[in-house]
Amino acid sequence: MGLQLPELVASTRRRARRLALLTVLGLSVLLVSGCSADSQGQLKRLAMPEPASAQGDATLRLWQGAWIAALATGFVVWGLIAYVVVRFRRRNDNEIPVQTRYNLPLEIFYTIAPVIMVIAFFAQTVKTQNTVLEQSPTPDHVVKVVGQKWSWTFNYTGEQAVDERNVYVSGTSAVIPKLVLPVGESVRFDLYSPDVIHDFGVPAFLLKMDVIPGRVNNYEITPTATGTYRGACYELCGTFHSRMLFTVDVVTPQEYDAYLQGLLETGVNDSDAPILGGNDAYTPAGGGLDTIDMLGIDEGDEQ
Ligand SMILES: [Cu+2]
Repeated sequence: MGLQLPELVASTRRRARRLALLTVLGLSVLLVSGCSADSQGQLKRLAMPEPASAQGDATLRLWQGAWIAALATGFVVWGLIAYVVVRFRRRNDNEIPVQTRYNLPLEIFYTIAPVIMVIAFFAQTVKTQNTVLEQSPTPDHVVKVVGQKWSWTFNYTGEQAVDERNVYVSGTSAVIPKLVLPVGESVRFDLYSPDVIHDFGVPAFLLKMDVIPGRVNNYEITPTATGTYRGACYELCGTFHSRMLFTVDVVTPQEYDAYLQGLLETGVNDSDAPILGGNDAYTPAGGGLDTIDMLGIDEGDEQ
């Protein structure tokens, strides 16, 4: 004696539903148990790096807030879709449901609601931007950063009491330069480019800015944790954009002073004035090894 067809369909459906529920439960348990403290932190920050600058917290809050607002909206929309799908699904009677052409209050609602959302997002963004771009009138340090094809030059201008020398480090496409910063002290980056538009940023600081020829942009950060971080160019600037990497060492103020003193003592890392790059787009700002020669390419191949 077998089951009748409708009963069979119903029991199969029940079984499939139970299986789906178990799968979701199992996957959730697996997902949560597989999380280390580190990845749980990442989950909480919604994949943002842990802020290593005083300015980063505001950016992180904006990011998290935007996700919460977007998810809340998503749940309402997904809930409504699920409700409509179930409530108005096709029944056995093959009857076509009531056809409603438009509903004025609803249409007014879904015109106004997104406008309100955009205004809220915009206001929060402007507020955050004003916070992270705030500058002290006299930052503890000023680093003049040059984005050149295809690396970076860091001028620690006016830092050295000895003869008021400018000390600097200049990278090339083959040598990744290092930027050293003291923890807990404010530093303003003045951004220069002799050639094309680059973008100077360190993910852990949660801040970046365009480096535009003929215009000196600047922003200020205060590193909050010692450590080594990665930095890069964030504007697709040309052929060797991908080589515009740098590392950032955040150290104690004493180590910072010792580092600058060490640079001065090398005898090749100092100059009368900050090195800001020549008019020739191919001249590395530091005047060190010629990038193009080193890579063995023709200037004609450029861009
Ligand atoms: Cu670049």
